Amino acid sequence: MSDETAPKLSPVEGHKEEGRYLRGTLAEEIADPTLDHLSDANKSLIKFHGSYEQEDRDARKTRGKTGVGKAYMFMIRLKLPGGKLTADQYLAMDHIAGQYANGTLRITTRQSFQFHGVLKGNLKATIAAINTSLVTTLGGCGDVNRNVLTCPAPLPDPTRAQMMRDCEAVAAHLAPKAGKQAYHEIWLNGEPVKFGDDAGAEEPIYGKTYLPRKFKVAFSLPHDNCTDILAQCLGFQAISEKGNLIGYNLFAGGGQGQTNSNPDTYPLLAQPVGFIDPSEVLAASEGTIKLFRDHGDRTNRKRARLKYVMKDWGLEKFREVFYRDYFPHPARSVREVAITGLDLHHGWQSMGGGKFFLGLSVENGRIKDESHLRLRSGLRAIVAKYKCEVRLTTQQDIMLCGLSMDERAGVDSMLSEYGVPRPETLSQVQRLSMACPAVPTCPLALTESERALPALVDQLEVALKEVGLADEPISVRMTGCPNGCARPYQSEVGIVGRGGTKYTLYIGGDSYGRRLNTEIQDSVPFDQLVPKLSKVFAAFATERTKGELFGDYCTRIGMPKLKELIGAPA
Ligand code: SRM
Ligand code: SF4
Repeated sequence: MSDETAPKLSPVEGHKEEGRYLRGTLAEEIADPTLDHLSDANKSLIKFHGSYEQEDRDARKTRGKTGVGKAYMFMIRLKLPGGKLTADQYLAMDHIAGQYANGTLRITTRQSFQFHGVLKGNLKATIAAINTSLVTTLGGCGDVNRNVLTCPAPLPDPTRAQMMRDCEAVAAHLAPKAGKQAYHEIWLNGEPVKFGDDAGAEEPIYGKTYLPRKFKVAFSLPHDNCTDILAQCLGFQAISEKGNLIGYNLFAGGGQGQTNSNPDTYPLLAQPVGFIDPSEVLAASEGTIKLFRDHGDRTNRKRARLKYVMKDWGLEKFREVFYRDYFPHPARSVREVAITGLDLHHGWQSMGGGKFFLGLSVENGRIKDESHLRLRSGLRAIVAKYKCEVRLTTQQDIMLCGLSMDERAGVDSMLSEYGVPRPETLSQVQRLSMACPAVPTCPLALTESERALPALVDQLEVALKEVGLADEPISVRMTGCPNGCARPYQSEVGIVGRGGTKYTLYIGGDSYGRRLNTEIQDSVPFDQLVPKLSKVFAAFATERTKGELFGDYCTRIGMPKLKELIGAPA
């Protein structure tokens, strides 16, 4: 193809090409006190450093009237493989949230923390403070491998323990290398590095222009798919014999995001590629990411995900190219095992050796103090007193780990003192629900999500109780746009922002993340969501077979019947 006929690369490719391994002119623009926001190129590059430029959307109306322009601020996302933090690291993050951010910590759906509302003038101090605690933000966002997920539950289980080690090893292996030098220069006052013409060699996996787009990896267990492995670009499903890991099934090509009015974009579940030996984990992650680097679409960012390479090629060609060009190890067939569960890991559980962990439900992942529920203060006090390790889950929840039997009573009484509910006192629908941040921080939000879901859950609890389903585990996930940050297309009920106060309603996913749900009605006003769902709940309550779950029931009765029940156009 001649240069004239070759498809035009996306502008972000230019930012990376010119960016000198993620430097751009970030250091200069960050240091310039006359600027309250960044140029387009630096806005692209700062994502690789774990930060997004945002604006306070709540402030738009008032500021618009007074003509003072946008209230710029920054989001900062940590890179926390497996969601692990020491007590001191947790306390440092809590302090940073108060000193530099909006006074909240936000647990993400990829078991990390985000800070919101950081002003440009505080960016450098904030990122430096995070690093002082030996936590990084490099690669939290950007066209690189993102936070690697694994089941965080510290159960006495050798397979889970090995998965955590493999998760950390993959995260380290796929971390930017030249980009790390840039990160040190910009945020930590490291010495500038001089680059020659062959500087690409210094980013051995990514090269100069990194990936076409983000890349996501997770480890999971067949009986506990708490990381939603089929939503990932690359999934390692642990296969054990007699409690010990013997290898991983490799899944590739999952993803959630789609764009309204663009039928070429859609959520897809990852496909089974093969079975690997535990010693091949790094090679498999490197091979898959390099395949994506070379074959992902660099012209259209809407389709620049590994899932579309898989979709466009088909599984057979994907396997052929992967084993031939990217993974010099034997091609072994996938071990046929079903996904049979998804554990939230709530409540007290034994870690073995006389130690326990407590899994707590955090509404939409937001750790804050609000009226009588002083979650942030309570967690701070408990972690400071007991020096317990903290782990974050992919369901936006938190675990306090390594507590003795005697300490458990103290923790329980402190939770009561700070008004923090024990998970067993919450409804199943609340514990299973998730929402993305959306307004006021996310620039892509079309509707409210995190701020809207609590009221919706209250209504759902009433509706479920009325038909005798108060204890039914039904997963409801909401997002403020179709990008799918709370993985709404894999829940039994998905509520996706359409615009204003209207949402697209999806029903019929699987409680263990094995199946995508289906759009049942577009543009449903917020106040009609629960009345419509109530009709399906009532039918489910009377027509379900023994032990049948809500999503399975909806799939069994089919779309025409569901549409009839909720009064959606056929
Ligand atoms: Fe996401 C973009 C928040 C997990 C798919 N996501 C964004 C941005 C950065 C908006 C932006 O581009 O300006 C959001 C920042 C909002 C804010 O104010 O904080 C955002 N995504 C989040 C988080 C915080 C949601 C949450 O409730 O926790 C999650 C951070 C995870 C982390 O710690 O790394 C988050 N995002 C996801 C997931 C779920 C997952 O990874 O398991 C998905 C779906 C899976 C996937 O990637 O397909 C997801 N986010 C997207 C997309 C759509 C990508 C696509 O393929 O089209 C975007 C849009 C984009 O990248 O341009 C996006
Ligand atoms: Fe923003 Fe949309 Fe992601 Fe929600 S789903 S955080 S609105 S990009």
